[in-house]
Amino acid sequence: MAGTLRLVLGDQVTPTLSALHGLDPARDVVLLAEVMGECTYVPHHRQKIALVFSAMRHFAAALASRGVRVDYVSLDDPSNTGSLAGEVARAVARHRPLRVVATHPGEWRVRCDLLAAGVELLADDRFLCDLDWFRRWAAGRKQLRMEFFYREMRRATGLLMAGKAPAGGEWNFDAANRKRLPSGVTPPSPRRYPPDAITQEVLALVATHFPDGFGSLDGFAWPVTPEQAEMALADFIAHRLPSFGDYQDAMASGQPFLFHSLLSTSLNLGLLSPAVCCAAAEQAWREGRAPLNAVEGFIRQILGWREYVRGLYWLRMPDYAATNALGATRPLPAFYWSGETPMACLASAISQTRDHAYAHHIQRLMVTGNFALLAGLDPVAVNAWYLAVYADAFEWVELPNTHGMALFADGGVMASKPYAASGAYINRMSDHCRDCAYDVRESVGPSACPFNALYWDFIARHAARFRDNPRMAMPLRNLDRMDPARLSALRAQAAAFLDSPAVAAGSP
Ligand code: FAD
Ligand code: DLZ
Ligand code: SF4
Repeated sequence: MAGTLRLVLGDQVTPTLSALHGLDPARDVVLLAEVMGECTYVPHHRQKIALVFSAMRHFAAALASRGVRVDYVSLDDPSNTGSLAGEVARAVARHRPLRVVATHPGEWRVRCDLLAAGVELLADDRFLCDLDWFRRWAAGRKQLRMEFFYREMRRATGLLMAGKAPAGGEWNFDAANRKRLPSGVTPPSPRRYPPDAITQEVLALVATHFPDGFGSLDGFAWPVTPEQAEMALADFIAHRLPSFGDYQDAMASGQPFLFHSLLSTSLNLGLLSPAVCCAAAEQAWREGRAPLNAVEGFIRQILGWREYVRGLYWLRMPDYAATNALGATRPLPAFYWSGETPMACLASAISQTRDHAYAHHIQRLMVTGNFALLAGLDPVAVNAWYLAVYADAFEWVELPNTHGMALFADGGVMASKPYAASGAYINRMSDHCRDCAYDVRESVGPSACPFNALYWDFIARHAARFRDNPRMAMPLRNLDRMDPARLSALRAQAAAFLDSPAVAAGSP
């Protein structure tokens, strides 16, 4: 008979995890289970499955080397039930523990499954903001806004503070962070981690079980241990952080990573702590190795956005996922899976997603997200897509970003206005339009950029809803001034495009 059975989930590979607090190596057992149900609830990118399994196997090996009793169930174990609850039940029968504990999972669905299986859930303390603190902060506020939350977090942690004031006199340097990548600038390649023996075994397992799964397994190079994640952080701080701010919103053909950190997988799996990332960036600024606009921009993503979306997810679930404020119902076009579209910006974002299980924020928000918003794609299908295709996607972080920020499906809980943009925005921030089959300067006609007509169709379709939103005043003023014949032509163009084979529905 064991003391405590301690379940560790695939995104909980953290040595200091709450589920491991007070572990007694003589009596306790740690359970990790690779299960088919978690691989198939959305059609995950194959690199994501491999990443989770490899990190789990490395973690299990590290625990075992410290003398911990680890019960590891692999995907091809013939007795594997295929579900986390099933594996908990089997492990209970094997070890007859006094109690079963786990750290609170990052998805509502898994939380329900584990509670139903009798697992005691412990708070996840791997974040900078405690969920009770977030609830208290949110209570009584008419509107929740990340910027105010972020300022509180800066004060609470002391990060980038000069006494009671923000370092540099401003809380937010976003206005300085909107540069296009100048031609001839090649960002330094991020350090990557070729598969070791454990990862190679996992890649073979995934290739066997998911031969037709979405995404390429070639070029898998994600950090899978805390040591590799720390090296990835050091590499980012030394080589890309200094330009992170300037080119944070830029997009460039053939440059999937630009000056981004690629740290989201390590953070979300728990290989790296958000506090360590923020401290390393602040230190780089204090030692003159990176400018303030870059460091503040990076810290805001982690201390601000990342903590804010988590707070919002747990505050609003489960109702949050069921909202559809803009009444969007169109099925997901096949090109979201194949990448086959003459729209160069979308083709680029989706093909690199297939290759790397990665796209940076502006591609997710202003290319695939913007198209989904303007075209009125069904939020359930879009959320499932984002949850499937990115290696860093876990619902607590994916859902508010997609449902709230990109799709405005929550009616403005997450964002103060929809992030809707025409082709002009994509042209300003990228070089994609140069090589596109469509002409970004045209809005009507066979070669017109589809984003232009879709944008005006979206504004006109939802004009009544947006009238009382001051942040939408400008596009609505432009709509009101538009020649009615021009608006009709734009709306007819949008309708014809949405009915064309170019946006026919499809699955992976
Ligand atoms: P960097 O640009 O280097 O940013 C540094 C870190 O800040 C990231 O590693 C990440 O941990 C954090 N961060 C940045 N922006 C956000 C944000 N909006 N919300 C939360 N954390 C943020 N991020 C995920 O981790 N998982 C997701 O499933 C996810 N889905 C998204 C879906 C949509 C529609 C959008 C618009 C954004 C989504 N994001 C998601 C946020 C962001 O796009 C990714 O965190 C980022 O692209 C990861 O790449 P990076 O590590 O190079 O980030
Ligand atoms: C994403 C994922 C995958 C692909 N596989 C597993 C698995 O086999 N076992 C596991 O414990 N977790 C897996 N995960 C992560 C879960 O789907 C889910 O996102 C987390 O448990 C939420 O905390
Ligand atoms: Fe995208 Fe339009 Fe530019 Fe083509 S022209 S790359 S569709 S924004």
